[in-house]
Amino acid sequence: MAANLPARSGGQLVVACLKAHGVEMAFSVAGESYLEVLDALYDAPEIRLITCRQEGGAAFMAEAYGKLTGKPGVLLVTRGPGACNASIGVHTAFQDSTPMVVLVGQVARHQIDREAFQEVDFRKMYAPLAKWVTQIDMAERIPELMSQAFQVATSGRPGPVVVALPEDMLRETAAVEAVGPWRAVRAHPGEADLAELRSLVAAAQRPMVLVGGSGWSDAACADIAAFLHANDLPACCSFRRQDIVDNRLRNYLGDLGTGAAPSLVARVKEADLLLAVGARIGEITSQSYSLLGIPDPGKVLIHIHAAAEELGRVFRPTLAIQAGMPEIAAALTALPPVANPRWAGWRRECRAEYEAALQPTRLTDAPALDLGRIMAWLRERLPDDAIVTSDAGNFSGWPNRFLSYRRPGRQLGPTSGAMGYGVPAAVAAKLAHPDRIVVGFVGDGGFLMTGQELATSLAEGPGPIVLVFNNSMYGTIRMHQERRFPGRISGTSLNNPDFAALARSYGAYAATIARTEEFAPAFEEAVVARRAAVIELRMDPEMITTRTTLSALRRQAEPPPPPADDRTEPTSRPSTKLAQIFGRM
Ligand SMILES: Cc1ncc(C[n+]2csc(CCOP(=O)(O)OP(=O)(O)O)c2C)c(N)n1
Ligand SMILES: [Mg+2]
Repeated sequence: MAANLPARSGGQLVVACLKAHGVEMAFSVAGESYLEVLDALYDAPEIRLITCRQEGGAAFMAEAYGKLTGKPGVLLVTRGPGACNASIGVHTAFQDSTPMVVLVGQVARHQIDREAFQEVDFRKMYAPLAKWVTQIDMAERIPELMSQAFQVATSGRPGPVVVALPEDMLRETAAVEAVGPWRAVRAHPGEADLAELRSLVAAAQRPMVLVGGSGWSDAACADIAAFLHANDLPACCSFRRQDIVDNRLRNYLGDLGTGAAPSLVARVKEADLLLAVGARIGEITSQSYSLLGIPDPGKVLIHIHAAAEELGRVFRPTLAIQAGMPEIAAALTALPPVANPRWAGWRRECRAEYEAALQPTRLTDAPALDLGRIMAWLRERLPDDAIVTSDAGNFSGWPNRFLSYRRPGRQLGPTSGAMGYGVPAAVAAKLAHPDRIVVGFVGDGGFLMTGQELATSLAEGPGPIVLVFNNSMYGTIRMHQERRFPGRISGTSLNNPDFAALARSYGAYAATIARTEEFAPAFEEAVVARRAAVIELRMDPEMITTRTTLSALRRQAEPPPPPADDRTEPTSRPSTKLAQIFGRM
């Protein structure tokens, strides 16, 4: 068979495989280590190559593309320096269970282990960051290993796969055929498991559903909503997965993120059954492992996840089911609903608490920039298909708490807590859906980590609207300082550029606002600008979270630590540990 095929270079074969796997868009920062791949892309107009400005931003874009579409985000970077810059996005794809394929140029095979120029052993470097790492040492194995890369990235619990490409291998030729496309392997729930699930739920007094994780198609989201509605079940979602259940549905109760409503946390603890669908029940979602007992959860736990190895991790479930989200959601919808459920009143009470928490907390008298009102304005106006991206930081409490999410709209945020995600994710979302409104939320700290990807957006066409929440500090960390070391500000004050002037220098639409009434006109102008837009919101630094102020934190600060001599190991308090990582809002 091979005799009839033309000999192609490794670079051409890599691109032929990308085409065979249906890749339409790839994100890159160029490097001399993979010139053959770049050259083969010159002849592949089916693949839109996005030229990015830093590999961290490029990797976040690929991750956001994967999170949004369910198809692997493809990233191309060069050896040591490029791969090191890209690692933050690979780690995010790992923690967020996002399909991603990272192609990394590598030194020539005959140079390996000499510590050649920019040489890194990627199997070692990415071992704890990626789902799988491989290196293709023979051009004729490119179809096999590229196919494996796409299968591993998308099957079971999705994640990032790193493929190292030695530069001399890319020049070698082979007469082999590209194969594809990938077909994700997902488990289906069994009849007996579904019957047991139904009888456990039917026997509960105060059941609670927790939806989360990755792998949710729009159809799976519609199915789980139908199941919740038919059984009148209350449901919350895991950290930064607020778009799985339409927030307007009477069953929806909010998210178990860094700023989870205390009333919701109490309700989950009160529940006698937790049905977790897709969520890993990780540290943030479990409120630092305080929601359930370990390993005995202390209540009926039905845990459904795409990966067998997540089931029985930390918590021992009463019933564990390995299944993909489309498969389990369709099966749950097909179950006969529980008639006259005894938890209808409990569900109503929980929902009333969620609706009450949507009312902004009054923090100061008549603030000039009232973020609660601005979020309410956006909540009423953002179309159903709007895409909201978020960076990590305390500002994210406002969109998390006050915006309303639903499919086909999306919430794209790093459950890894990586700063720098918001702008590149918004750029990628707009590239994937140029006709939708995309709003990126970012702090002044996060904006200067990857804001240069505005240049990428402006080079490509329609761009997102980026809202920069400027409080002149790394606010999250300042919050922790005020709690632990009140008044001792160290390493958290920021001296910022003029964000609007900076954005204009890129060619973006830009505005600076300091008063509530300035927001609507600025946002409307940004929508019609049809290119990347930046609106800087000059915040009152007092507004440190949606629920408290800096001065209130300082007043309630913990007592100072004991002197060094008699200091003992602190006993860990789960609920404060979570607050130390991200802060409670
Ligand atoms: C890449 C990265 N570096 C550092 C941190 C630690 N960190 C978490 S939030 C935060 C401050 C965020 O500041 P900003 O973007 O201005 O948002 P704010 O908290 O002020 O609203 C820092 C430094 C992180 N999560 N990610
Ligand atoms: Mg800040």
